[in-house]
Amino acid sequence: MILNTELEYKGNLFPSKIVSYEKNLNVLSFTCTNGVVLQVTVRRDSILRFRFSTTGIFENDFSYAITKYASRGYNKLEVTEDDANYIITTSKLICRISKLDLRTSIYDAKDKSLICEDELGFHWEESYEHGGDVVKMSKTSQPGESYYGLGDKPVDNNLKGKRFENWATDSYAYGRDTDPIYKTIPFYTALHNKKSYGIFFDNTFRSFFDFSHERRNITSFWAQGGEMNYYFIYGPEMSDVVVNYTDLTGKPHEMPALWTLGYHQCKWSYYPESNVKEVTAKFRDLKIPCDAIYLDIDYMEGFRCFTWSEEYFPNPKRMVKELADDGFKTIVIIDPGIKIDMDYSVFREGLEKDYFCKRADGPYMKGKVWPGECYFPDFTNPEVREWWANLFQELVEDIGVKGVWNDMNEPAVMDVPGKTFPNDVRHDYDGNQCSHRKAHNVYGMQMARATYQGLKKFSYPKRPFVITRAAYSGTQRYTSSWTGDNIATWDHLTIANLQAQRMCMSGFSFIGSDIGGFAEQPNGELYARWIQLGIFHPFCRTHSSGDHGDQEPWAFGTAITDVVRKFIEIRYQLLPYLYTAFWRYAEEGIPILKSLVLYDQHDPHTHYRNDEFIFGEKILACPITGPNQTGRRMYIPIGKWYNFWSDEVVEGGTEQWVDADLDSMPIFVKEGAIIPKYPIQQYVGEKTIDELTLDVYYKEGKESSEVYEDATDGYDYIKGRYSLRTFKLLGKKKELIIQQHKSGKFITTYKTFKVSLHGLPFKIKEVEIDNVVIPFKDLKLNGDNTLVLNKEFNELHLMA
Ligand code: MIG
Repeated sequence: MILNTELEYKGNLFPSKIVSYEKNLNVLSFTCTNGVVLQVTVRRDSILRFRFSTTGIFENDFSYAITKYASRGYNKLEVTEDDANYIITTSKLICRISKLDLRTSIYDAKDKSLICEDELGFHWEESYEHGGDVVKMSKTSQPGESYYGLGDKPVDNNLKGKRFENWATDSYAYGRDTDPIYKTIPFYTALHNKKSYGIFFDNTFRSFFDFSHERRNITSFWAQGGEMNYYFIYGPEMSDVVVNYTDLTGKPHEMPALWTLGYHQCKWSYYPESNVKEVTAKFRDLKIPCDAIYLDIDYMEGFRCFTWSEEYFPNPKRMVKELADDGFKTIVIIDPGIKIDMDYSVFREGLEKDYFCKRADGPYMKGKVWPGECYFPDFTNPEVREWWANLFQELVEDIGVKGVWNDMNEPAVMDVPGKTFPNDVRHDYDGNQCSHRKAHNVYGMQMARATYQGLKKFSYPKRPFVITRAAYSGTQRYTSSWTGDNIATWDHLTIANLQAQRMCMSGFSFIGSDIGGFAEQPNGELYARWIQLGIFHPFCRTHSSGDHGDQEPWAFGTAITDVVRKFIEIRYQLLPYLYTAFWRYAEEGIPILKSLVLYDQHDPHTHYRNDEFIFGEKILACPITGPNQTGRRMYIPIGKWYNFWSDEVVEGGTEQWVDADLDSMPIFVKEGAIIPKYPIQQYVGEKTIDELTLDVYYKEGKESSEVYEDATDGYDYIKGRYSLRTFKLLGKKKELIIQQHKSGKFITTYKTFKVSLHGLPFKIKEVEIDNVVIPFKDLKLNGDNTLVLNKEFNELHLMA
């Protein structure tokens, strides 16, 4: 087994000279004298797929990652040749392929600058033990090149100088630099000379990435089997690279119900029913908004999936209904291991239908998890996925559970080396039978997909909600996710921040951490600081292992409770803003959180920043990551920003000190932004929204903002029943103009906007709406700062 890229010329094999070239529409094949074939597929002007066969025979072309909805098509495709190279030209790229050895180099079509070039390029080693090859690729690193992405790696944003492994692993109490952990997202973006590109290595075997770690000027990736099969995605803007990767591997299939963006409370475990009710009642008593309550494994009968403990939950349907009446959505955990028990119908059915994974020679894959000895459904079999989906009928349709949480789906197995299935376990892989070596990294994804299918079917006409721990590229189409078993330490607050940003850069935005830490116990200060970060994560849930003390918002005394409430309230006020960001993600693939480098790659200060990030399009947040802080230094990106608390305007482009006592944190709003806000609700839908607040941050110049709304659940929005408002702001020294453009057929419940003006540099003397002068008495003008107006306006004109 090769664990490094050192030049072991002994074992490495290389392509030889190209002898023939063939073009079949957008698929270009280059065959070498030693039988190696490179197939280049031009998917888009900026996306090339490279696929190598060492024998001239390609595998069946199948991928769980690539979505059938991915965009295709290009404006230009030309293939020419000179003495040394074949040259593929699109409107964005020029790719040279060396006739001598198949090495490629890619250039920007406009300015002809070098973007990415092979060092050794494709090479391989034959695998005697398993058949096939260990496939390898090496590229030269360009001067000053940085690297980002790769899913849930708990490391600083910039990956330069590091090596990583991809093999989904249950990683209780992982720490900084633990590798691998739960997820496999073999996609990175690179940045040099202000230009960015990405590489998605769509190979599900155990894989490795080396970013100038072993050799300073070389970046390489390799896998223990399968094909060298990667997509090159050009920007030059990093945001376009991420958008294009997300287009390729898929956006969420539907918008999440708005309540899923509320606050969630979880613990291992709330039981019996009386305990669940105590917790939910306390949220309402203390007026801390909360939308979801979780049941961890103890709700089941002996950890048997799809059963309920009669002792602890004698009447789940009644309980779930009572919780729902109080605004709480019930979410339950479901693990992959099915207890070996002839009296358990799920087990019996799985056995009768032959749905459980087997070892190479025929015995079942038997492994110990929470229920004891278990068998495991082969979720890579479409028939098994359908069966699994149908198992949710009672839970969802009858009992009324609103979301399902898939855990242990790496898959995790207790008390065995490697903590997972052995390599010889067989999988269907949607008709491409294979061993666990190939299926391991997608097992959790296919489980979450099957769960999603069930939730989608039985929640209808409401939207499904699923959470998964393990994931492969593309899993974002079906489910949200959390970062697994972290620890209640300050460093883990930083790690949670990095992981959420990294997941967003990796096409997977619906992500959050166990707020406060899963293992061990936070003190009140750490918990409060973590909540402050958590309200800016798309998935916002407190969870803890429960055996170290309580971790509810009130567990640390009233001073902390007040801080926690204050921030959860901000989350609820910002729901329309977050929902709009989610819509842009689901619609266009734009990540909900943007690391500063993703936000402004042209500013080199951003390339190594870790803590600050942009939430949505217009809000800059930065958590306090240590004890006893009254503020911190942070980098403010270029531009003018309003301090969220004081409205003080700061000029970015430098590191600055920002005050932030425990009841505050550094939050800034970009000048020119219009931020929509709802009133504070104890849960989504508690109140009918009868006015939308628009926080308008004056700017001298132009800025545009959007607000997306729909029925908050259901599928009518797909039929056009949504409301999208675009606000164009134009500020001058003595004028402010806001134009509204509205599209979509959804009619919001509110009739008015409460416009709240921040930083307006003049006193309003005259107001025009749609070119008609409005008397002040009709505006409910409140000082100079707020005015109420009809939501149908086209143009608001404020004048000094
Ligand atoms: O072996 O279900 O990451 O969130 O509370 C532990 C119990 C199994 C691990 C999950 C955690 C969950 C816990 N689970």
